[in-house]
Amino acid sequence: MKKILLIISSFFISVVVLADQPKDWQLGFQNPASGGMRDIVNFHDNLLLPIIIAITVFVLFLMLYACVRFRASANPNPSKRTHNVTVEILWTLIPCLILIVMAVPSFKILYKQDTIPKADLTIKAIGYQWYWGYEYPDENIIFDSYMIEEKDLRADQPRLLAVDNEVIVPVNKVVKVLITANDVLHAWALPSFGVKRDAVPGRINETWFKAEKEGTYYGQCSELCGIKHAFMPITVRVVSEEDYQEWLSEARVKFAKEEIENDKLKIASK
Ligand SMILES: [Cu+2]
Repeated sequence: MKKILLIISSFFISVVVLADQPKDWQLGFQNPASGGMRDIVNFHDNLLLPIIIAITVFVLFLMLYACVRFRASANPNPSKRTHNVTVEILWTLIPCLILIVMAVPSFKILYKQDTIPKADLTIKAIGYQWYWGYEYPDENIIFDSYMIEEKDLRADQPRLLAVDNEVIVPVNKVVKVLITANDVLHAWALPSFGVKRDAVPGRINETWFKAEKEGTYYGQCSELCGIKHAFMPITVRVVSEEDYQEWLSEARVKFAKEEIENDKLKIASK
């Protein structure tokens, strides 16, 4: 009973409570933190849900009506009719029209996601068994991002989602994400940004997001990739431009991909 109450209450207060990570007894999506995700949530909440509810209620009504109206005691001589052209045309045409109504805005969202605007920064996510590696190709930065074990978690870190090295990006900037993998298929997914792309060995997929508010956002590998598939989370921290620049200057030293020594490039030991 308590659980049912929780589900019902979470439905009403979800908008307030939901932040940037999944919540216990959550229904629906995480709060959108990018324009792309807002489009997806609007599409789902304002178009798909009403259509699905209307169809479900209509079919339920038809079934109940048939059960009551045509029960054996009320209808001892059932009709032998097998065809009705009008009804057959209607039940083909109406679902087609409903699909078209859903397809048009859905394609709009897909095309918007597919067109990458001019990027302010580029990051590269590389899936490994079983952790994510990141590169900032324009900044000479490379690091690995491992899940923090339960015993090492700080009080403010969520279990199975927090990582040691977070991806840091500035707020309100177009971030282009190049996604690939080193061993098997993985998928880089961040629900608050409406981003999910397969990470395929030997091939680079692209996507983008523009985070609209500062905060920490969590995602997970979303392609079954092996025994520790559930333990390679994604953490993106969105910060102000100044904080980002500050992080960059530290990260360029801490996570330097190549050491610059006397104008000669030397591969840094990772
Ligand atoms: Cu994976």
